[in-house]
Amino acid sequence: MVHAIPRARRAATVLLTVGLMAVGLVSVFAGTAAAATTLGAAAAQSGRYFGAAVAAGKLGDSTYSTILRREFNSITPENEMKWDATEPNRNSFNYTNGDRIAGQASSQGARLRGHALLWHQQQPGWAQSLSGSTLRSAMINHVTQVATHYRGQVYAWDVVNEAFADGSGGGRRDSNLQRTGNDWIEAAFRAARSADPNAKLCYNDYNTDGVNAKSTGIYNMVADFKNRGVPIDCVGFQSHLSNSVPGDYQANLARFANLGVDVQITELDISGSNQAAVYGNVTRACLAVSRCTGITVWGIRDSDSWRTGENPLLFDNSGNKKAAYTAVLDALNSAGPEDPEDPEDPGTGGSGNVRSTGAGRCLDVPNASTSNGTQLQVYDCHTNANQLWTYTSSKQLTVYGNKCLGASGRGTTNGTAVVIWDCDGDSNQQWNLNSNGTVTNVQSGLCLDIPATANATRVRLWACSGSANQQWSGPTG
Ligand code: 9MR
Repeated sequence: MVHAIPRARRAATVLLTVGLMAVGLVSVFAGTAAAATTLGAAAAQSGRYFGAAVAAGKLGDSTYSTILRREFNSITPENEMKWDATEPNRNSFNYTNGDRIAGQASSQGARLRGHALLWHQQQPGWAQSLSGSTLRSAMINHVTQVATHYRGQVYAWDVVNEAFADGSGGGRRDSNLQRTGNDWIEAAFRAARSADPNAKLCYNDYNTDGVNAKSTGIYNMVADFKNRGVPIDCVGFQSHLSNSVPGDYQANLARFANLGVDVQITELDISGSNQAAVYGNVTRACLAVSRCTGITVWGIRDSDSWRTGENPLLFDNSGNKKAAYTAVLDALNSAGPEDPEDPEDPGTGGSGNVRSTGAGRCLDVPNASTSNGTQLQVYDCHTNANQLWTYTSSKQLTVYGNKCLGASGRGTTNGTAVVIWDCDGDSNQQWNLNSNGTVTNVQSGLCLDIPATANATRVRLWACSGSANQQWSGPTG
């Protein structure tokens, strides 16, 4: 996000540009939004998520589930999708508890972070006793089966967890998985991509929060994967911290992001008397990196934490908000609206446009023809398909910032047919941006259906099938 023009002036310039461009449209900016009052809503202002690790066995605890539903818009199963849980006997799968977590995420409209397909810990006994090519094929089968089962439900998978060694060498951890051959990680990522092409595929590890030998070893692996076309989309930084955060935390996130992957804080918990301040610092570091797409805390109440007695979470044992909670919420709220001109910037979702809710996601039309009537596919900027979009008051589709479809100079002139993929990925919907400023379904002529119409309500876009057809304002230019 390097720009020569200060943010305030850029915003003013954009407002003016939009004002000139969108004569007759409802005002694009709704003004400064009130501060959000939950972690998820506050993170969503910048297109990010705020998640928690969740245990299926606690969903029946009403204090726990009330906080979960109220505060979090991403869920990671703490243990339920690990190898020992999902494949207790070879090629015999048990998804009961994993499905409970997935169902909870779906029911509250939260993202699901899958965790973890391959890890040297929490393997079933049968896998621990295998080696060589037998283990390799069992590993890959596990990845394929589990990723296939959750296909379409998972936003991001921790495909491989904790495969690097601590210490100064920056090399791989010795494990039964590693002993099947150094290419086991890329084999796992390729299998996961084949099984669920729309999930973001992450490498996840701990003690990687600053620039150190271990994080640099992982950095080199990610760079190598990107160079050779091995599928990898994100790197998770667990961030189990004790009273401080490395001074180069943000710089470390940024160097990975600059490799062309998303970064996520995946298992955050912080002990010590400095807890609230450190939580604030970590949150601000993520917000400062445009490809830091979200933060997950590793549990809800202190009593839910794996770090018994350290009280490292945002809610006390009774479910009360701690000072650390306020520090995080304030940091998220202070981020303010993003830079509307920055294609890496996801948008606030509150400014009168339809935007992707994923951080760093903007609509892009790569290599598109610009002639009127040409059919285009609209992906996000990372060439991913299924996205959630936020609907707000003035009913526009934006490419990014305030560049409406058809007025952006990105190959989307008025009358150009575009394809907008639905959130479930089950059908590629073609939409036509009409010269009168509406968007209609190419195949059926139906317009977009917006089932929830409150400003900033998060919705999915799909073809209208009944009377609830919603017309969208398009660009005038
Ligand atoms: O929080 C998890 C705890 O309930 C399990 O007993 C433990 C088993 O090793 O795993 C914990 O979660 C770990 C996560 O899966 C990977 N990173 C470290 C986490 C804390 O140990």
